[in-house]
Amino acid sequence: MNKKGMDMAIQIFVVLFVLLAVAMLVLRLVSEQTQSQIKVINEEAKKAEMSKIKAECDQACVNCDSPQAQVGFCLKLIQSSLFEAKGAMDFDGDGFANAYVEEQVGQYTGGLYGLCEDQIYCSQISPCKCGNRTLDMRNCFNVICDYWEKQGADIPMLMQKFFPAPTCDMSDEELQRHWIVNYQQLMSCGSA
Ligand SMILES: [Ca+2]
Repeated sequence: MNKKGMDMAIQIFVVLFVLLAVAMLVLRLVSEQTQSQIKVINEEAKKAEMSKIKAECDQACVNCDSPQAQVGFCLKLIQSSLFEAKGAMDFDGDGFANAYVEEQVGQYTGGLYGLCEDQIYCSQISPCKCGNRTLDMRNCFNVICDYWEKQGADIPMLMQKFFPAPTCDMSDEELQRHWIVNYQQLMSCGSA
């Protein structure tokens, strides 16, 4: 190939390279925009779903006069129409309800604590304002203990049945912030 031919080949190569770079940039921009749109839609859907879940939880709080009704509220798991299993909700938006989450829950509840996506109670998402007390998860354990003690129930057995150990993957540090460890003392109803 003579020098002129070589120059031409290099020029063509440079032009092709620039075209390729531009095409890649355009593709990347388009893909980023699509992804952020999907995220916005998911967030909107999640907010709507959370409102529905909260409304259902609040419904369970309406007639909370009797201890029995209060215990009923305290044992109630959330029910999302996105998941068949009771208690399940996908907070981090990966399509599965199996993660340990803190911040993602906090933005909906205002509070920050750790829970597993597959086991969420109404008392954690929408505490029940009942007379002069608020039935959040912490207060719920007091109510439950009182009620089961008066019934002479097998408390450890019932605790295990209604508040089974979480199944999501947690680091040791995260486990310390999960209610199963945080409220261990309360869950023993003063027997430990
Ligand atoms: Ca998830």
